[in-house]
Order: sequence, then structure tokens, then C-alpha cells
Amino acid sequence: MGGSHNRVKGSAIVREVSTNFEDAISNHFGTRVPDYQQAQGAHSSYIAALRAHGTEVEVLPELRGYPDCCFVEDAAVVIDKTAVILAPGHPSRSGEVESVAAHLAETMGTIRLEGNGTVDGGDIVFLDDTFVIGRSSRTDALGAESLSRIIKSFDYNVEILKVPDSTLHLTTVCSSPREGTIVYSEGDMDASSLDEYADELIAVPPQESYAANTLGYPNDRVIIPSGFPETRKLLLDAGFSITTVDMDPIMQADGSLTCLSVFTG
Ligand code: CIR
Repeated sequence: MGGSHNRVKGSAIVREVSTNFEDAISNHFGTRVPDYQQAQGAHSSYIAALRAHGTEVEVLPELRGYPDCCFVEDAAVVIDKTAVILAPGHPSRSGEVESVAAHLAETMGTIRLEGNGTVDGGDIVFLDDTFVIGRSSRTDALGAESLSRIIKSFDYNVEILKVPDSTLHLTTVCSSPREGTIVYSEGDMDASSLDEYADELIAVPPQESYAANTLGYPNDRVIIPSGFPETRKLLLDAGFSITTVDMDPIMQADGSLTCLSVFTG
């Protein structure tokens, strides 16, 4: 069993929204064509919220030809100051990885997955001494096994969980805003698949499923998307202090709060 993964979020990389954001993949939450200018505004608010919580944010430039390039979470995960370079499962996104890898390699060691499996960072949720990997339409069995071996080499536990077909990623439907707590979308996941991993399960109602993706900081601080009053109340009642960000323009391309960052320290 490993130590406790860092929850402080002292530093992060993000990437500017693509000027071709209208071509971003949108299969789940979108109700209109993704809009570049609106998404850029939401992205700026997101960066401001991270900085207000003490995260030093480095903004990488747009990656030309990659409409989904702002969703850097899918390209890499940092574990104990080593970057694990991932292999996104959608063909239009695999070319995003090398530039993120090269950037991270300037300040830390990097490790690659073995074999031809695929893993999106959106399918990785960490719960202190355990990482949960979602098997989804983006993360296949080979990729999950390869990542699992790497995570175990850092002395953390690994669990592999099937992501429901109703959703894109594991992080889309559950998150852990503080030690021992999981927030999940009850319309997508059963409590029974999660309760062994947490002391406290907070169930987000089906009509607010998007708000199951939260960004937690130490001392019970949490960032959530604005416009989800029931989730807000549940988290207030659970003792969190809450910051909201209008994520609607990012949601149009199925992106959530966690998707927009790689936390590097
Ligand atoms: C995609 O479908 O790949 C993007 N439109 C959204 C990616 C969201 N990323 C994430 O949840 N980590």
C-alpha cells in the first residue's frame, strides 16, 4: 500500500481552447454546437478559480488541428512527480500527446504505457492510496492493465471499474473532493460499486449528473460547475466551502472541470 497521493494541487498545466472548438467531439452533454469564444471565457474563469485556490497555472498554447486540445487531462497523469504519458482512445486525439509529453519532460521524468492499449486520463480517479481506472469506450483492457502495472510500481493500489455506457469517462460520473469522500452520479453509477472505496458517498441526482465532476482542495474546499443547486446544497451540507465556475460552454464538448488540467505538483 502506497502513501497518500498529493491533493494540494500546487501546480498545473492547461491548454488554450482550440479556435476550432466547434469541431470538438460532443456525444453526451452537448445541446448546441460548441462555441470557441464562449469556451474561451469559461476557460479563463476556470484558470482564475484554480489560481484563487493556490494552483500555479501554466497555460500552453492552442495545438493547431486538435479541436479537443484543451482537455489535457486525457494526455498524462502525474504520479509522485513522474508523468505517465497516456494514449487517448479517440483517433482524433492521439496526436495531442507528444506536445504535452515534451512539455512535462522539461521538468520531470516520464514513463510510457507498454503495448498498444489506450487510456484517457479522464478514466483515472485517485482515492488517496488507491487509483481507480475506468474501462470505457476510450480506455481498453490492455491500456488499463499497462497503467495498472505502472501505478503499482509507485506502491499504490489499483482497482479497475467498468464505466457505464451512458457516460464518457469515469471522472465524468465520479470524483473525490476530499479524502474518504466520493461524489457520484446516481443516474449512472450504483453506490454498491463505490462504497468499498469511501467512508462517505454523495449521490448527485440524475438531472445534475454533470456536477459529479468536482475539483477538491485541502480544507474542504471544492470547485463545482455553476447551475447545479441540488449538488451545491448536498456539498454545503457535507461541510464544503464552494466555488462555482460557469462550465456550460465547455460542457457542450463533454468536458468537465478535471478534464482541463494536468496537476503537476
Ligand atoms: C472528447 O470527447 O474527447 C472531448 N470532447 C471531451 C474530453 C473530456 N475529457 C475528460 O473528461 N477528461
